[in-house]
Amino acid sequence: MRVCVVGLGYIGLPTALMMAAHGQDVTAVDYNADLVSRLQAGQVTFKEGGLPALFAEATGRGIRFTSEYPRTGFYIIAVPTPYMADSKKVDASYVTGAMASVLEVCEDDAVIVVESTISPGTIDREIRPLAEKSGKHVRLAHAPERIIPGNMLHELVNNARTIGSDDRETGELVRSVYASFCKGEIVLTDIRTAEMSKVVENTFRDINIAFANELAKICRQSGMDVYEIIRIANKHPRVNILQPGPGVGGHCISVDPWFLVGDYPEQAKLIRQAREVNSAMPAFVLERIRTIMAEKGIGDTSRVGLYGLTYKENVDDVRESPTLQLLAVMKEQGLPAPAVYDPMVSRDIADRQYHDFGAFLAASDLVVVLVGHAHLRENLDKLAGRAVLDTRHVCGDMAQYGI
Ligand code: SAJ
Repeated sequence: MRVCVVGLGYIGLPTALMMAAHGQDVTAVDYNADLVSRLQAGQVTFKEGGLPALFAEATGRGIRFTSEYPRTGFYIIAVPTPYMADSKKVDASYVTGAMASVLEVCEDDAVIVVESTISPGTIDREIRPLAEKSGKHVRLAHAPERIIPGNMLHELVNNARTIGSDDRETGELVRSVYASFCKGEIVLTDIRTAEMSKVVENTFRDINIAFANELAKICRQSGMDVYEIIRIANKHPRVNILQPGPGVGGHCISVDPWFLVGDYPEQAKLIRQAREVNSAMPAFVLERIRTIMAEKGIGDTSRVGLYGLTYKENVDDVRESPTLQLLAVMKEQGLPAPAVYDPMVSRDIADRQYHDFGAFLAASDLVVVLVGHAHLRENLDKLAGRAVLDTRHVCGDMAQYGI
């Protein structure tokens, strides 16, 4: 059976490649013709460990990249689901758009799996009616992705997965397709439970990070070492506090909790509060920068250098990144643009972005570490003798200042 994967971004592309590499007949579809032609030309479209080798294997096994939806009996939709800025509700328009295109061509009784993260009830509210209106009989399923950028391929194979469907037979069929490459446990459930459990997983992480960030502020207030306190607390067998940092970015953890806040504003108080704590971290970092500038006699923020533009270490993804949030706060306050450098980002996205680490350091009287890339860990000696604000706790003795 031919599997069609729709949406060739951070999730769809590795999934399609993994399936093809494991012997499935895969057609990979994206409406972005430019992206498709880059893939057809053999270009891997984002940086992730192991992806080039997997790409080569999948193309060797005959994966096809196209903008045309093929007629088949099995589709996986992995398109983005942003949230609407004002209402904080999920914007399922990419999913419904992909669904409409699939419904035009699919075989009768086709299985359509949504992998994109959606808020609980979205399939019933927005996807199912489309299928019903089409007059075609299709079987819907939800198999939310769980892989973490930076370790995607390992997690794609080894993580447990959830598959929600209306009946057991569909669930088993979807399971058999995923089992071609997934070694983790595959749990079958209903669609709403699958939708909710995915959002809950990311919300749990957001709340835990918010707790760590709040602890960092409390410890800053009274001169305590938050990292040492978390390290000790985590020795307790039932305590596992995450790490404080300059904020939460990426397209998952900083987005998904809003789905619950948007749909359940009366109930989701803690979830909203955690989001607000995390969103306020870049402003807290700016306060730290101001304090240190005053201490060091640094005149204005043009002599400050921000290391790292991505939302976390060793990825090239800058979506919702704490650094971009910090730059926006600085701009809002009319502060001179700081120097910016990220070894993982070659395109120009910030005003005063350097592409040479040495030149960046020369332009910075205060280096603010916002991402703990491996590059930095390998070049810690270059920070010797400099004023460093380390928001990620990766510089050891090289940093005088933390958050
Ligand atoms: N962060 C901290 N402190 C921590 C851990 C993370 O400040 O202790 C920050 C990161 O620097 C980053 C943000 O949080 O800015 C999110 O990074 P992350 O590594 O925690 O997660 P993501 O967004 O890369 O991936 C998450 C994962 N979800 C969970 O771990 C519950 C992943 O498994 C999901 O597949 C992914 O969201 C998704 O697509 O939903």
